Amino acid sequence: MAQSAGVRYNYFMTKHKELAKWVKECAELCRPDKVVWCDGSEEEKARLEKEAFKTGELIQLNQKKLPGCVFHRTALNDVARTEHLTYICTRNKREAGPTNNWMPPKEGYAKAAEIFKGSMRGRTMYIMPFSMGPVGSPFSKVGVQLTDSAYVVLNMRIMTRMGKAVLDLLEKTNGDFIRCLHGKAELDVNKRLILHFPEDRTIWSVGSGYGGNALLGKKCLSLRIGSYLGRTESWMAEHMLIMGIEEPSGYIAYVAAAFPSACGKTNLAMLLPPEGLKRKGYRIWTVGDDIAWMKIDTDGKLWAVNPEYGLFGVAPGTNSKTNPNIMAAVQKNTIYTNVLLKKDKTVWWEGDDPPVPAEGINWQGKSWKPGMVDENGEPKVAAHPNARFTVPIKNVPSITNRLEHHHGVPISAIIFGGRRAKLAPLVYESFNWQHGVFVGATMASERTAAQFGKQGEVRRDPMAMLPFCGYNMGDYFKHWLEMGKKMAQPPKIFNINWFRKDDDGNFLWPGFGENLRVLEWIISRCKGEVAAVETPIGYLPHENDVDMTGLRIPRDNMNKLLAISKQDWKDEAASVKEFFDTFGKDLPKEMTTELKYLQKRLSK
Ligand code: GTP
Ligand code: SPV
Ligand code: MN
Repeated sequence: MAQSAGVRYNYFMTKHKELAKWVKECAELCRPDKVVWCDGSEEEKARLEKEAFKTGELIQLNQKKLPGCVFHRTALNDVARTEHLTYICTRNKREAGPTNNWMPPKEGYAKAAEIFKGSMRGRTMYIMPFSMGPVGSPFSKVGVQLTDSAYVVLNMRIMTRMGKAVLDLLEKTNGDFIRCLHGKAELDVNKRLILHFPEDRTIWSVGSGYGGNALLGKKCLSLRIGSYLGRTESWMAEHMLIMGIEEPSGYIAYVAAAFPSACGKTNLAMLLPPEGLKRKGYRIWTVGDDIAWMKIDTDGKLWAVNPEYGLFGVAPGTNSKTNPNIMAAVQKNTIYTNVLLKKDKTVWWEGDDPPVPAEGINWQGKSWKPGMVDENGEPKVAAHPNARFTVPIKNVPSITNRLEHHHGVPISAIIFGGRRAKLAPLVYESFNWQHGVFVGATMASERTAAQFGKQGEVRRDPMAMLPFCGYNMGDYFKHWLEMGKKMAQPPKIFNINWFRKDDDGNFLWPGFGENLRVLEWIISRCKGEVAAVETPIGYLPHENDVDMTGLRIPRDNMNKLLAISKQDWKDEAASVKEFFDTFGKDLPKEMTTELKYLQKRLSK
């Protein structure tokens, strides 16, 4: 009841009046038994884990083999982001644009309040002040997330800078904060809503406990609210990895790359040079694997910061060959979600290092053995295809020493890419910034397990931001064009495709560490050191300009990887036209112009 609430709820643990008021409102809506202010300490972590071990929310892993590691299984219907339940709630529908789900704010608050109401009875509400970006940096944003999930707290303390230092800062500056209310409620997909109110700097997420649905600092704040703020404050919030490629001279070229979910950002951001390129002495520095906040500095260049503090990475397909850096990182202080639990309390997933375990408990909590099939005769998986690990970024051996730098790193190249079995060549460079924006705006990729929906279906995913742009995507393209005009030295824009297949369905390109060969060409182009072939879609490498030393792939593969079929591209242009039409008047005219140019070049 409300009358006892004042005593038990400790709203006034903070001197920040706005914060206290908001916590009180939320607690009165959700009615938790207890309110706990998180300080981000090690003791707090130990206490939460202990409680979660008791309730079964977490399982402690083998502390000899995986010190500090824990295991979690989600509800069966709560395994990936649910884009169809994700909304942008602006007063005006036009503001959300044709690619977002929209709801009027009033309706959004009312619908979600219905689900939140009393949903924390018998539970604890945790209060987490967190900073995206270094605490106190002028370019960082502060959020406060309320949640009834200890698992979410433990994830947020890895993924963000969370705890006392942020609350102190808020109080000292009487600062603004983004209000993030999260609750598991019944974890029922029919009572699930992920709502963004950019005009109120508010996020309400209810009914899911997983990933981008629940760790509100990530996609909800850093991308959806972030992109909205970026437009008005003249910066960019992007779904991009950031990495540095250091040459033996000591020069480090930084690139930012936007690929859709589960298309290789984490892997590229920490690649290990392949055998054949080792003689060249490159070193890779990881700055971020998922999100980039970028602004123009006084030198007229674009500088990027990773606002996150951890990685929430895809487990399946990850092993010591594909990504030795992450395999080293996840040996300690890691949360594993929806992977296979082995008898010795270690973990495994499809595509993990051998041996394949003889048995285990799969992500659904059922006993599993290799070769098992389900009712349809399909192999039963050990780990869910979107199973993940949450790991502190500082665990990654290739971590940059510039993570805490307020200015971030200067970006030489922006790289777009996706999964396309056909059409897109291994790499090409755009003619200029405006054409580059067109290349990004027309990106498409096959859907992966990172989001609920039909896998493999090719969909347009502009700048890999389709699910993450917090406002009208037509205005977003405009923002990109305007940012380009403001830069004295804009990055060059490229497009890659590691996923092109031959007629038998095999990947033509080996990927992973070998991708450095393509990055090397990209950097040489940025430095003006190598020529290129002009084609209707952009500049492609001369075949001999990609260093293939030590790489054995069928002779013909490179031809296939760089092939451009005029007819296929004409079809593509027609499909782009259809996509552009959905924007109506909101599409910047430069995009239509670029499409016409492309069609003209193709018809020559
Ligand atoms: P999100 O965290 O969802 O944003 O994904 P991401 O873009 O960081 O993707 P990630 O690097 O985790 O890779 C997703 C899947 O693609 C994994 O199963 C990888 O093994 C696989 N993958 C990554 N890079 C390559 C590559 O170069 N070639 C091929 N064939 N597969 C790759
Ligand atoms: C993505 O889907 O792009 C992710 C994972 O990075 S999640 O945090 O669930 O959004
Ligand atoms: Mn992502």
